[in-house]
Amino acid sequence: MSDDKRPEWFDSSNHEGFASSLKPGVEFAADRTKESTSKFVKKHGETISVQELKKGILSGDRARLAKGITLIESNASHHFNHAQELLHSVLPHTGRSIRIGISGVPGAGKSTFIETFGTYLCERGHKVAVLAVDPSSSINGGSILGDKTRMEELARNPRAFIRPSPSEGTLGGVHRKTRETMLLCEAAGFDVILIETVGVGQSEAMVRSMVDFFMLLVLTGAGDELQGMKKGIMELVDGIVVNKADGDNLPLAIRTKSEYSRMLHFLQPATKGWAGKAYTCSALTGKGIPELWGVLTDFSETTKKSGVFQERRRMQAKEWLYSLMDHQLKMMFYKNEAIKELLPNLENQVMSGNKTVTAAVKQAFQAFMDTLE
Ligand SMILES: Nc1nc2c(ncn2[C@@H]2O[C@H](COP(=O)(O)OP(=O)(O)OP(=O)(O)O)[C@@H](O)[C@H]2O)c(=O)[nH]1
Ligand SMILES: [Mg+2]
Repeated sequence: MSDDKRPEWFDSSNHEGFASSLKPGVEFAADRTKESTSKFVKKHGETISVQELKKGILSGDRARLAKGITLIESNASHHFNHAQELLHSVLPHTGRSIRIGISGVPGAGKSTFIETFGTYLCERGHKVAVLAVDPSSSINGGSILGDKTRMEELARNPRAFIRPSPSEGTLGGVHRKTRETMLLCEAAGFDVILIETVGVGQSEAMVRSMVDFFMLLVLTGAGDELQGMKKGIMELVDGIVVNKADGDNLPLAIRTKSEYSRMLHFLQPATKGWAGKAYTCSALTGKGIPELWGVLTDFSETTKKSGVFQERRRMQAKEWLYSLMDHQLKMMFYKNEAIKELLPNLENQVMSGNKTVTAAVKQAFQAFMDTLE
């Protein structure tokens, strides 16, 4: 592949000085907030090799893990090879975790739940990594750091690691970053991975495609809520948790639980051999949290025994391969200079009825193929 045919992230113009080492922070902290960037630069101005990063991550060093993730999240093309080298080197140490997706409408209590659930798991000796996929932040191009403050106790816990949403980038954007971040966390010894996403309809399927157990957090009053909920989401879930089952809300929460349970009963299970149910809990008081962990352990044991767990991960890897390939193809096509030049013209011709869509597509692909020769 010659330079001029490479997609954007393959840009090699910036490679000097990065043959075997990279400068963290200064070079790849561009997508963090102003405050964290400056701290990062000040504290970590030294040069660090991929090997050192790997060693640090495998020994569970959280600062090194954070640096590794920042490398993966970098949109700078010259970090791509280092990031992939790092990932490749830790790959044998990944996978030993339960990956849990947590979704729910804004205000359902996801962050509060993760704070309580995560703290409970840390107390029981687990190491918990919390990642977020936030569709709104990828649209704005920013990253939301607010959740760290809503998970104050967990953020301080030495057995926990919280990473806010990555910002959008090339090559699979948020999807790629979250997946690869998850692998780094596993290599660093985190055995419970919680991936939070706001349930607004775009990110659930993405999160479903990278987790073992997909949990939907809901509020009381199933009927009302279901109207605003994308119908398809119910088909993705392994369990529904009616949160805020406390105080005056408790009787309604219990009724809501039965309604959801009934609905799930009529749906095809998202995971073969696992009948999804509804549960109640209070993220505020902690009631129901140990029972939920019991459900997850049961899920893990049942699906590992039947082989469904392993098979899903294999299929997820395959899907991931194709999704990345799709993305890459699209990037190569739309970033191609010939295509960029041709498209406005083709668009006009199609819109004015002077050319059929099929002919326009054919012409575009011909132009694209010509540049590859
Ligand atoms: N009574 C009660 N309130 C809760 C419970 N869980 C969360 N809350 C409250 O509900 C509000 C929203 O909680 P969050 O944890 O921020 O909800 P979220 O789903 O993370 O919201 P977004 O991040 O905006 O999507 C907060 O005021 C919480 O204190 C609970 O179990 N019981
Ligand atoms: Mg939240």
